[in-house]
Amino acid sequence: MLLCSLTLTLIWLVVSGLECDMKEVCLGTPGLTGERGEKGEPGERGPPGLPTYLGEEFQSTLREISHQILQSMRVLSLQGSMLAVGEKVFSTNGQSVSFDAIKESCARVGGRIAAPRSPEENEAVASIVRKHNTYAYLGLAEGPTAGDFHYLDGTPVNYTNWYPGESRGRGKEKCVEMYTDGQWNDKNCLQYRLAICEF
Ligand code: MAN
Ligand code: CA
Repeated sequence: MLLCSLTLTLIWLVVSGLECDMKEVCLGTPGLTGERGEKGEPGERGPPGLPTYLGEEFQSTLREISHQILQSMRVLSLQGSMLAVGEKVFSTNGQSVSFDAIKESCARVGGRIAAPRSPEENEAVASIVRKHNTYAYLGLAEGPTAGDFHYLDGTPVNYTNWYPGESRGRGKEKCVEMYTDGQWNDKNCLQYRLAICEF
């Protein structure tokens, strides 16, 4: 009987030894993959990110757009199509039309009829007038009181450059034209004058 169980133990040791390649602990083949577990708790809040406008990609797009705008402005300036003074840009389509038509043309392209508000702006508009050798209407009009001129949004003028003795229309000349020397004259609004817009 003892001999029999010893023999069986020996056979078992030999067989398992062969299967496990004589490892100390013999493992069986892995079981099947279990079912998917429950979704875990959300992780901790990460560190705050940059606002989009500070991100590297956005900044580089901004630099590219600025560069292209500057290039276009330099080309237009070279061609004499635009004149930049401070924040303002003056431009003309080269056409001479009535005061109302100038206002319409400028508004159609998102601008206004030019109204110089400083000696620098006046000189810029005057240079366009000289180049075209044609008087221009300005974005000013006379109110109900003779000699009381205002910008077209109703605010009072803060800069004028009247030709000596002007304005002398005494309420009969409601518009303002610019001579080629840059000086101003009050004038009726039905003449054909150079359309100069500001943006
Ligand atoms: C014309 C008009 C007037 C202007 C006088 C100047 O009559 O252009 O607007 O004031 O000339 O002499
Ligand atoms: Ca006049």
